[in-house]
Amino acid sequence: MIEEIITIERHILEQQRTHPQATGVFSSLLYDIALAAKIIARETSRAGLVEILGLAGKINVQGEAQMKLDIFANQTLIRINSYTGRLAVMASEEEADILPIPEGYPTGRYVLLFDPLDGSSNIDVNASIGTIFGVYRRLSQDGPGKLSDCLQPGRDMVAAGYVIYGSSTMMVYSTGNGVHGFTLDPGVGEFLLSHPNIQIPSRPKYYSVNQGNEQFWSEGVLHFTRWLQGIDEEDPRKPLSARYIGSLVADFHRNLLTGGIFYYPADSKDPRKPYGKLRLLYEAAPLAFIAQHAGGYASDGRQAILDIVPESLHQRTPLFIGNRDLVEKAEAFIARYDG
Ligand code: AHM
Ligand code: MG
Repeated sequence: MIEEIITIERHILEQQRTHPQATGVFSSLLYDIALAAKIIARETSRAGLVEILGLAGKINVQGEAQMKLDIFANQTLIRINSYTGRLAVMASEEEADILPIPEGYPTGRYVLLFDPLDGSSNIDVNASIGTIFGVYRRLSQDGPGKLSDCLQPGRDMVAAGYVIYGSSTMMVYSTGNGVHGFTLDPGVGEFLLSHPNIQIPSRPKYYSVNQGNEQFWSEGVLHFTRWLQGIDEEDPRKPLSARYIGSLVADFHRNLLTGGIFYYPADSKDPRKPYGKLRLLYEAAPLAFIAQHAGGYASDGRQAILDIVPESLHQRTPLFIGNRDLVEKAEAFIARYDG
């Protein structure tokens, strides 16, 4: 039971005070993201009503409504963050190119990358979805931010987080000083500290992977999965339970709180996507930052996600994320069987 009520605003300000040289710009940026999250949460909670409204002829069929929520989330983040003077440039999973700050508005020191609404195929079935974000310092000196400002390795991130729109809405963030979770009180419209200093439990419970893709996996990934299931004869272990929602934020959040591993490995399903499905900049790197600061680890199977220097905005990467010992075991199986 937490005795005090700590709003996200107060928490961000208290974090700021630990950096005497801080100007407050970074704190305001985090607060802007929390505001966008509240607006997106309001709409996602009404998603089931869209069909009814659609029947009334106001909004189109369900499939289109789903698209609309993606676009709404994207536009909300862009609108809130374009005019504040805090950012040099943004990039979104929903946009092909970088998002410059509109002409006539000041640019700032930071770079914001986000996946506005991940796992949106889950909207139809009322399962959790999420927003993921990462913040970097700009590299270019001044003027409009550039593509190169967005292509930085995760190690250089200054903050990352996600919002999960589930049975309640939560925002989890880190500025490198612990991982902290806030639950939205919809009555007062405030995120309140509910999960201070999240650390991934050392005894994992779950493994999360789309096992329907098994026939397309490498030997290393197959062996690793058998090991997690406790059926590796050379190295038997207590089997983990399987849990898979198919919504990265929800799968990651559960495993962060309970211990476990999520993976989306490279597979041979679609030759155009040899590195799996997930995006380095908008999905893998921000969650890797959170995992790292909660005592966990994320890898592409061969190297730390945070060490990868991105080459393009929408680059995909295999992802293994969760308890460090499990992720390192995946790396060991891949090195042994996949060369
Ligand atoms: P999206 O960015 O198109 O929403 O796709 C990403 C989602 C993740 O949330 C999730 O981990 C993954 O796709 C699930 O993929 P699959 O259905 O192949 O298991
Ligand atoms: Mg996504």
